[in-house]
Amino acid sequence: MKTMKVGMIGGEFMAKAHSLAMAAVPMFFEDGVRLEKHTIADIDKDSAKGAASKLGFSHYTDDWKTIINNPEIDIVDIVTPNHLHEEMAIAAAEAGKHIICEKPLGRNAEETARILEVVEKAGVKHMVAFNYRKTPAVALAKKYIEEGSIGKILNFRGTYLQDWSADPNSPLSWRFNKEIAGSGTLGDIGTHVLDLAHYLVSDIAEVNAITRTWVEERPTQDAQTDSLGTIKKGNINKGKVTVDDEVITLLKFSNGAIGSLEATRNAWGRHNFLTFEIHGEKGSLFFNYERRDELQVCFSDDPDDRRGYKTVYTGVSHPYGEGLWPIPGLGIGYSEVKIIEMHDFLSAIMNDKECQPSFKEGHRIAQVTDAILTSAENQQWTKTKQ
Ligand code: NAI
Ligand code: 4PW
Repeated sequence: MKTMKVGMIGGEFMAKAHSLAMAAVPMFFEDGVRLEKHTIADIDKDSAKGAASKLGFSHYTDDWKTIINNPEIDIVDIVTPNHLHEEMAIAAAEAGKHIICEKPLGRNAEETARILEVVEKAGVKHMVAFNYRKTPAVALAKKYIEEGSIGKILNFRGTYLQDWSADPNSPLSWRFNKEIAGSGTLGDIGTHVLDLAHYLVSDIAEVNAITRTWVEERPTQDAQTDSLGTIKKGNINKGKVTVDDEVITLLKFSNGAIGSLEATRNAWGRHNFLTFEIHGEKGSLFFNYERRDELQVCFSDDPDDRRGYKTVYTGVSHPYGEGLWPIPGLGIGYSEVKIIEMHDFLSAIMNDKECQPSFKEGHRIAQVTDAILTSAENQQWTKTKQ
């Protein structure tokens, strides 16, 4: 059993998800690794101390470079806002540490290109946390597609709809600040759909997009962290929103398929409505993360009087099933998806394999994201740069 020491940078929402995954992964999967949650860094000493106690780290610091400069630390886990990913990932790679970095990898493709160059030169393992592809039902869709079960893919229709910021009184957190986030809905949740499109269909060659900012200013938020719009203090001060609230784009895939992507955080009634529907020459697949145990499948060779979508509940005979709960329909949660992600990251390190998705995919998604923003600006089809 190999012990690996972890340094985590950031101490709130994703810090909790990643810390839980690190603690739980050996209960579900055998990767031959014992993780030691060594040091957590946050914005100040009090925050770091609180995070260390809550999330189970033995040391804490208000200077993330303490982690980078500690030769004992093997893995750096970056769970800070987007504007910090580049500096932290490059420093971790140059210090020879394996890296898992939250999505999006950077604010734009210029940043992600610099990150990718350094990690590839450093020879460390690198994963970007587009976790939804780790959902067993999504991995099952990938398996069916690879087996040819739906034939040649013609169309992909992806959505990611939320309503945590549909209320104009939801605060102006960092996700609404272009300087910090890079973009709004597109970079925050649209990139998850782009990752699924790349994973399930193929590379995206061309886009034609529209973006809108529906709420132009919001009450300022005092805290450092992003309460995802849940804490409404009704501050009288308002600040300008500098990013997109909604994006809709047409997609032309490199393999000839076509499709669409819609993402917004202003869709009352939709909470984490991440869906895809894929139509092939021999059948269709439909997934809705809000019903994440289930994959809807329809195969054209079903008899005429029996043809239609049927529900496959993921369980032990499906991807990752060997490590999860023994009875289908017991319920895969966000925690299990992050545990699977951590398992794949550790397994890639232990077996000297490329992480999936790696920073290579993270960079490609940044290129497509940039193309979508350019297309919306110019209101025309735009090729994604290779
Ligand atoms: P958050 O605002 O909840 O937490 C950010 C943390 O970083 C806070 O503890 C903050 O104090 C800390 N921080 C800020 N500057 C720092 C510095 N210089 N040094 C050390 N710590 C610093 O943010 P959240 O929601 O956890 O997002 C973090 C990242 O995770 C973002 O890139 C976001 O896109 C991504 N994310 C991904 C999700 C997924 O499903 N894969 C879900 C939620 C967020
Ligand atoms: O990455 C996204 C986050 O920024 C997640 O998929 C959900 O939306 C949870 O928080 C935000």
